[in-house]
Amino acid sequence: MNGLIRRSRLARVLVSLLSITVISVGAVTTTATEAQAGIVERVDSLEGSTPWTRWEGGGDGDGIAGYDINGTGARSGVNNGWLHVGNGWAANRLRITLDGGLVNRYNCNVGVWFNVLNSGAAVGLQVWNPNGWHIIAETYPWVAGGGYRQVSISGLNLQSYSGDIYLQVIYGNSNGIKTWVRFDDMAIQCRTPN
Ligand SMILES: [Ca+2]
Repeated sequence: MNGLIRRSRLARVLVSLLSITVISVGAVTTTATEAQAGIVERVDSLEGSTPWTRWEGGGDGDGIAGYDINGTGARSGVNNGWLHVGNGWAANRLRITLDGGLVNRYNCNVGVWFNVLNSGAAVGLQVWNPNGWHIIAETYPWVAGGGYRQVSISGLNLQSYSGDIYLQVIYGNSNGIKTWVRFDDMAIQCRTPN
């Protein structure tokens, strides 16, 4: 039952990202699956007992990154990540291997879900190339509080990249009021040519 609920929620993530109605969703950790609609995807929902073996959190000032394990605040399953900042920033990044799965990557979408535990906050989603550490793509929308809301980057051409990239959530704050931002369900999908 839980698996079905999770699948249904995940399917809605993908539908909203890609505007398609038929898609097959596989494992929720970083495994590559090929869906019926010509999409190759990788999703990490921070599940399992040690998501920090896949995610790399950090921060500056008073900003810290952490995880809720077996909790009730997740969007999917029982785990989510969080960023907690009053003055400074915190971030958490997920390494994605492009080779071997995301072969055709001229048209990719990246998305994550944020839950701002305040009236709202500007939160960031970034795609990094670790070769020289430069940003491939980024967005910093204002996300209203009061539940999980999706942030995404679409139409991303990653053909000129190989090896690994990183998908990163980041939150910076300077008002001194320590604010929690939960996140869950980081995903990348790339369309295949046919
Ligand atoms: Ca989760």
